[in-house]
Amino acid sequence: MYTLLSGFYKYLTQKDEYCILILGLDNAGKTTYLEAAKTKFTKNYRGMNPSKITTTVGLNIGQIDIQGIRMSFWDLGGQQELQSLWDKYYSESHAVIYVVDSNDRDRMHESKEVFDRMIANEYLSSVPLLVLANKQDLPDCMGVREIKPVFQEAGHLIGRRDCLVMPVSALTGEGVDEGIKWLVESIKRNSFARPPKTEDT
Ligand SMILES: Nc1nc2c(ncn2[C@@H]2O[C@H](COP(=O)(O)OP(=O)(O)OP(=O)(O)O)[C@@H](O)[C@H]2O)c(=O)[nH]1
Ligand SMILES: [Mg+2]
Repeated sequence: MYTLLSGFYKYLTQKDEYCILILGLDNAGKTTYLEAAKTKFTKNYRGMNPSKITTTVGLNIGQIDIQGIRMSFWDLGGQQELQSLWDKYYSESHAVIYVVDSNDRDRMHESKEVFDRMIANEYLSSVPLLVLANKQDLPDCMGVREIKPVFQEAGHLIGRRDCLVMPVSALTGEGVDEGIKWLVESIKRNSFARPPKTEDT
């Protein structure tokens, strides 16, 4: 009887879990974005003060439960020497958020090259891509109209994957909800190709 009841409880409480990688050059705003997303979607969660966030060395993990699923975010350090660690996580991921510093014109080309290298990896061949043109709160930043064509040049590499370039400010939270909601739809739509992990809560 106990087994039956605990099995039923498990069935009711288990959630499909999807893993989302947050990638991009160092200083793009990945960790700040993850804190903003956790703050928006987690009741009673008070995010870290953005000024206290330091560069990520290794891996920073966060979770959001939304629309009956669990999203686990893996925010990886973006410094050049850490980029070689990214591909260890590709085969287990269900989507990628690629964060771009829209205020850093000097490194836009570098960011695009790193993006191209990432999406050429076979283990990411079917996962949805959300490109975030971050730091839109800064007055002289590149707008999404300017950034979109840069990343769309890689159209042949993107292929049939869901891909969206979206403006955001991780600092003010503007655009964070829209991005997460788009991701939820995309990973659910893609769950035939990349089935979720089943997790107990
Ligand atoms: N103005 C502005 N600053 C931002 C925004 N997002 C992040 N920043 C700032 O950009 C700097 C880097 O942010 P992080 O979140 O640490 O960047 P990261 O991509 O995680 O960097 P690594 O961990 O080194 O890969 C910090 O000073 C943030 O406060 C934004 O939307 N607007
Ligand atoms: Mg970081």
